[in-house]
Amino acid sequence: LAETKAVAAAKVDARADKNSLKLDVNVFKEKIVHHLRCTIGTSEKKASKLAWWQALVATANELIFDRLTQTQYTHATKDTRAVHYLSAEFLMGRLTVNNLVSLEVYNTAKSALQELGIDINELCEEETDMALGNGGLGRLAACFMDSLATLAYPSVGYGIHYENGLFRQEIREGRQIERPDSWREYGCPWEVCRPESVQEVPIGGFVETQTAPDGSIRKVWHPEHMIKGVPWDIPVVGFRGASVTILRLWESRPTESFNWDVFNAGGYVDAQNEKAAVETISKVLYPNDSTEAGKMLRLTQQYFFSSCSLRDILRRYNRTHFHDYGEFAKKIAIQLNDTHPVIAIPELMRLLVDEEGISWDAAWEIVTEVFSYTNHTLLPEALEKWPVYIFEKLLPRHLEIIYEINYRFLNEVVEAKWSGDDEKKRKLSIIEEGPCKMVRMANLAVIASRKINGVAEIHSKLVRENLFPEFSTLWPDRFCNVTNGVTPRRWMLACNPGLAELYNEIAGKDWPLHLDSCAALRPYADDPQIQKRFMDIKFKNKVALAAEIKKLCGVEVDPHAMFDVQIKRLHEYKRQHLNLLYILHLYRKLLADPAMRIVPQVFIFGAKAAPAYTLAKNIIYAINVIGDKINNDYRIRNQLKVVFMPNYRVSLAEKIIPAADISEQISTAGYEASGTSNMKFSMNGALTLGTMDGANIEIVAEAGVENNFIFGMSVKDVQELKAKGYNPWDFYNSNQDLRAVVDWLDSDFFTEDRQALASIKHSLLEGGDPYMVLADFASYCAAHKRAEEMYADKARWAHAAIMNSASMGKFSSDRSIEDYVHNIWKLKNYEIKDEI
Ligand code: B1N
Repeated sequence: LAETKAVAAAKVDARADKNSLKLDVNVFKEKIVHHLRCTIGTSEKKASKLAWWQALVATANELIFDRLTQTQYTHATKDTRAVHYLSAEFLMGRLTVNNLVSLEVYNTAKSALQELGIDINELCEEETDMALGNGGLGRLAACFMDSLATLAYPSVGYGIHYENGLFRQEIREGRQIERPDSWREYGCPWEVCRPESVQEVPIGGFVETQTAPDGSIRKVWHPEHMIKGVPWDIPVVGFRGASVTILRLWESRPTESFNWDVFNAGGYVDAQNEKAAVETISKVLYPNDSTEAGKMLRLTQQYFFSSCSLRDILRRYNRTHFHDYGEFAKKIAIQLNDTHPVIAIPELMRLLVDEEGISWDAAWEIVTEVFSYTNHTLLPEALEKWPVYIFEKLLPRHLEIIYEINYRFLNEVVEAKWSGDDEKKRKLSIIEEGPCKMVRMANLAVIASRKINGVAEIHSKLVRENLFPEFSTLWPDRFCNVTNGVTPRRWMLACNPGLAELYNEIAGKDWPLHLDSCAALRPYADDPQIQKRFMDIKFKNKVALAAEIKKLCGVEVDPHAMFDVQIKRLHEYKRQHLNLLYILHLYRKLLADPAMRIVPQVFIFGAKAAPAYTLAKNIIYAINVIGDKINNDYRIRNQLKVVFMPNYRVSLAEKIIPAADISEQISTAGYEASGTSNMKFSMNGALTLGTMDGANIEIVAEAGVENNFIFGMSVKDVQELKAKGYNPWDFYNSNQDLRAVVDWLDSDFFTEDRQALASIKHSLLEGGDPYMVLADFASYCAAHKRAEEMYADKARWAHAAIMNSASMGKFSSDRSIEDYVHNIWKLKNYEIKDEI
């Protein structure tokens, strides 16, 4: 009875934050101790921090599973329409603080642990990030799961249960080295294995054409192997427990059946080899952001998780619809997160036609109703193309289906619109002709999708006009925009408690659900008291980050200095080297005039480079060695510091973003599809120093250009300069300052290994400066100058910081999800009742 009461009490606690009630803290305390003893099998006396953390998670899971059951019961009894979000990446980060905050038991847990003599912060630091993604695309998927759960839309996320997520980055002598990330080495207490939902997926082999006596043709695939897909479920908790949705990640295992023959023939070792080969499929996340690996294993991963997910969707549908597909498109929406899961299109055709016996036309109607596709990049090197010979080997039946889709498209649709125009057919074909025939996954996605969206206004426009101009002439209504967003629960409430408290007071406690209401702070933007409060919060966050920098980098930084931050994957188009050129420019000025006084500045970087991306790795090396030199140069009197924080990841971002003054968003216009950290920075009161690219455009439209520092060429300028013929030497030769800093890279001032730094200069000149760094340099310096001037004017700065933070309502991922729901998915949400 006591136990039941305790559960009931904790349940109440989950609905409203009753952390002031002594009773609830006691209940929580009892539960943690109970789990420490009975779930983890240790005692208060000898428990490690890890064990305490596990007990804390077990306690949270009691509340979470209860709510999960209620959610699933509601959806099952109402036979709801649901969205299925297929993504090769979900960058979830840590879950503890977020889940406790969403359940509104964070303060209760904190007090309970405090009474047990334990600091909740230390426990939360025990958790390894779930780094099952590279960057923005994967983190977007994670924010979307949070919003789907919060808005209580019926939904499932589907992905891959990578054994190793994105590599851990270490810096040795300034250079990146990659270490494996084993996020669940000792188990992950949030995930639940679901053996009852295991799937089996065929692969390889050949297709047999059977002709029936009546002359009709049947295709029979004889696969070489079967792969078992084991689902691991991670519950995603909506804010205030609105609903709990599932992220289902597939792990590959050998099937029991397939290696027995080898085994019995005495091939025990061979059988183990085959086992290892299959397990390789979900072993590791490809560490490329916005570039393609083109590897057979990557296509196998994509097919494996897409097929498992579709089978799971069909199984659930058929539980209530008994293989009558008449309602399928009414009940199911599938969102393809970039082209990575696009193989799901021919796979669903195959399942419906070959395995369920539906006609081609009926199946195609279903497929084209169900799928939609989100494009995340225009970079040509990121557009997935698979060699036909790889398809023949792995997915021979899918290749036939793709040919059939293509044949019908070219001869019916394209022929009707542009009769006899072979050039159009060549461009729009799913198959790229040439010495190595390729399957173009983006064309397949567009041809089969009901809606195709970009991720910011400008990006969606470029998707229409530059990437798919003919397709958008053909089907103008299919193309739309859904501007990205981020969850204010993680990116404000959980990571910036000081700011959250201010908004609680000014906007009321519901602001994490209605981010627009933060606009209530705007009228106070010039109120000296509120300015002080706001900037005190920022300062406190900077003090905490300074301590972290000292711990991780051994560099002392002054929290009064302007914190200028660029954290994102390392890529030439993101132009970390433009930032570096400005740092060199400042340093040079200081050395030239030792009496000069500038606004003290700390430049903070965090970035992982794809392991094979040599220039990106050289830029990391350059930041480190240049930083080292500057940080130890007494002549500049600590007015300038440069730190590279190793192993940038979600949990580090949560510490850095609340402490930033300047948010560097400096991609060449037209290349950053949206960006999402730009939104997180603004919400937390940083000013954007950036180009008119991606979502920056929409951010400054909300927060005011005058409250940010916009510089550089626009998309139009970039196009025009390219058309005219861009020559980086023109800029190099005509700008003394620029020339000096570029030449400085090709010297032994910073390091013995001058080759590494010289390679950057080389790419900017002989390499043609593909991302027009030199063209934007002067304008970038001018923007920095404006920022430094404004920083010296405390009131003006506070005004701008507040206006940014209070104007980000549009960039809640809740708004993005509502856009998807209304324009694409057409879902209804349901209140999840407390009882089942
Ligand atoms: O997706 C984010 C955007 O905010 C960023 O601007 C965009 O660069 C990012 C292949 C990608 N685009 N493409 C990728 C990732 C992994 C991979 O293997 C491509 N990531 C983005 C969210 O919309």
